[in-house]
Amino acid sequence: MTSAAPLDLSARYQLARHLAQQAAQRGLHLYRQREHLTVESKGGFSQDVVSAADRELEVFIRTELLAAFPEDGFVGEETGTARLDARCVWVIDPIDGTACFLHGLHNWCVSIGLLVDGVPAIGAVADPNHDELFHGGRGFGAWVNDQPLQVSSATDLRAGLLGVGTFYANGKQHFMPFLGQLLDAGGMFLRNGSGALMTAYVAAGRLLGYYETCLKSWDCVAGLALLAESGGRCNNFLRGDGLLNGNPYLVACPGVYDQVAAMIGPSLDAD
Ligand code: 2AM
Ligand code: CA
Repeated sequence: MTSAAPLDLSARYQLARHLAQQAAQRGLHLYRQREHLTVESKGGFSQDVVSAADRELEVFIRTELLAAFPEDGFVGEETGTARLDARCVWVIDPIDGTACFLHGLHNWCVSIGLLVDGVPAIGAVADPNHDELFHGGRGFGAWVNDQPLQVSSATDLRAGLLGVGTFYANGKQHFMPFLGQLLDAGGMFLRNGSGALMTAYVAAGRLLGYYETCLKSWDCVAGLALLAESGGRCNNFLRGDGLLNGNPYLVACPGVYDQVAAMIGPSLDAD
């Protein structure tokens, strides 16, 4: 259902930052006692896991968001969807980088994004292990804590690192040829296990770009809102059923985007 009332994006932006930080602190508490968490494997893969922490944090975030904005829609990794026909749809991952979280690696975060009329408009990505809150949105700029974000000005892949990621056999078909071309071009890759953080690092100019053979929307909508405000480019990730089922994903600084897209080939934006 849609409403003719003006949208209060400032209030939503403020709440997104606040909840991301609150959830991240709760997550940090759970992370420090992770050996006591109940863990389940999704789909039989030992690295694709969900814990009681993921579920607890998503219920917390969902409850708070929909209490403040009951007319808004919601997409979450763990609790599913609500009101997808709303103008404002929250897209959240309570813990992005769950495998890292459970193995004691510090590369995980809370990711809260907002789509307005189907376009990433607000993002808050909270990384409590490094005391970093990446946040921003349409008309608000993009920031890490109180520092502005700007993508890299590099025009050559040899100038820095490219984030990458893939998922088991399905991804291999596109991933291995891509890696070969990247290395041939003198580039180098990094995989930290969190799509939200790697997208934020592109927005911050720490990575030149980030390619994932198939990402889910809750891993990247918040980051895409930051990227748009920091001068980055992205592929048409939300095409088709990307919001619910994911798509190939590329974000990069303008100086290397076309070169990386050419290495990936037509699968990047294929239907
Ligand atoms: P997660 O930790 O929330 O599951 C890193 O390459 C990214 O892969 C992370 O954002 C991670 O999100 C995601 N990921 C894990 N399992 C996945 C799957 N089955 N399909 C797509 N992405 C996945
Ligand atoms: Ca997750």
